[in-house]
Amino acid sequence: MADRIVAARVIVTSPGRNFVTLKIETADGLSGIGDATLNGRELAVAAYLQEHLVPLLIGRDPARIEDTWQYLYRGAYWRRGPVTMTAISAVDTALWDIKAKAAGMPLYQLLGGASREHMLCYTHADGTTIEHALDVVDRHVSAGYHAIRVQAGVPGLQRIYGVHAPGAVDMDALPAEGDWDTAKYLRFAPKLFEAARLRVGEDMHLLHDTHHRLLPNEAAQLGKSLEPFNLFWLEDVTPAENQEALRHVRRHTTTPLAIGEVFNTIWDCQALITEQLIDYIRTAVVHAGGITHLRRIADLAALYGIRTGCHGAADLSPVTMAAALHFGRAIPNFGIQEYSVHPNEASEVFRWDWRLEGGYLFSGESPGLGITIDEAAAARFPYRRAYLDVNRLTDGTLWNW
Ligand code: CS2
Ligand code: MG
Repeated sequence: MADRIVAARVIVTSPGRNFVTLKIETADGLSGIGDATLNGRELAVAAYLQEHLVPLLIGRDPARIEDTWQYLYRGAYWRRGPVTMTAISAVDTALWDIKAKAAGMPLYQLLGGASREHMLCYTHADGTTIEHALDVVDRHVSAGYHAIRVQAGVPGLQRIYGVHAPGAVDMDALPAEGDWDTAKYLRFAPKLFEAARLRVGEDMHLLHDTHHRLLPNEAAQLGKSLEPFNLFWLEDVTPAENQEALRHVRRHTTTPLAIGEVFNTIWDCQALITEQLIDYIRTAVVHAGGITHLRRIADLAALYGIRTGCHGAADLSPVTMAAALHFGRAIPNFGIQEYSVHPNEASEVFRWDWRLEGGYLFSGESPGLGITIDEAAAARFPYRRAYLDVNRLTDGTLWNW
C-alpha cells in the first residue's frame, strides 16, 4: 500500500536570524524537511503553510511529488507570488527529501546522478571603503575561495549598497534606511574593480551585485565601464520586473549578467532566458517552487546556454543549501553557487553533511537531503521580527534596496 503523509509541522526559529522550516512525516516512519524562509515576511509563509497547505497534505501519498506540486499551484486558483511559491517550495523540497530517503539514496542520485564532484562557489567581501573591501578579499583568497563578490561603500553615501549595516540583522527594529545616488555609484564602481582586479590578479573570479538599483540605460553604462575588469558576473542591474528592459542592457555590454534571486516562477524569467538576455539565472530552490520547478527553469535555461547561479545568502536556511548542492551536482548547466556562512547558532538547530573545502562546495552522501532539524534546539531560539532595509534617493524618493 502507498505510504501516507500523517503529519506536517511548521517550525519557526531564530538562531541568529529567522528561519521557517516545514517538516513532513509519513505513516511508514519517514520524514523530510523543506526551507520556507522569506526574509522579512517569514510569518506570512508560516501561516500560508499552517492554515492552507498542511490540511491538504495530510493523507496524501508522499511519492506523488509532481501531482502535489500541480495541486498546490493550479489548485489554489491564485498562482505565483513569493509567499505562495515559498510555501510550495517547502512542501516540494520535503517530499524530495522523503523520496530520496525511501530510495536509500542521496538526492543528487535521484536527480540523475553526479555531473560533477564539487561546485564552484562565491562568497562576499563587503567593505566601507575600497581598502576595507580589499582586506576582506585578501582574507577570502587566503581561505581558498576562487570567486568573490565585492561591494564597497560609495564615498558620500552612508551605507554599503545591498548589504546590511554592520552587526547584520537589526532584530525588532523598523527597517533601516539607506541613501542612494546613482551618478556617484556609476563613477565609483569602475574604481572599485580596477583596484580589486589589480589586487587579485587575472585568475580570481570577481562578481558584483547592483541590487536592482539602476535604470536600463544606467545598467548598460555600468556593464560597459566594468568590461576591462573581466567580471564573472554583474548581478541584478535592474529590477527586471520588465524583462524586455534587459534587451537594451544586453545590446550595449558583454559583461555577463545574472538575475533572478527574487523571481518565483519560470514566467518571471521566460523572456530573459529565451531571448538570451542573461548568462546566469539566480532563482533558488526555496523561492522558485522547490526542486520540481527549479529544474524546469534550469532545463529551459540549458537550451539557451544559460547556467545557474543560485541565490545562497545567509537568509536562505542550510536546508536550501543542502537542496541546492544536490541539485547543482546533478544538473548539466550548473554555473556557480552563492555561499554565505550562517550564524553559528544555526548549527545547533540544523545538522548537515554538505561541506566547503578548498573553495568548493560538496554535497553529502547520506540518504535524502542530508540535513535534519533539532526541534528542541529550534524552540530555544524564538522568532523575532526583522525587516530588510529600505533605500531612498538623496532627495527622499523611495528607491529599490
Ligand atoms: C543579495 C542578498 O545574496 C545576494 O545576492 O542580494 O543579500 C539579498 O539582499 C537577501 O538575500 C535578501 O533577502
Ligand atoms: Mg543579490
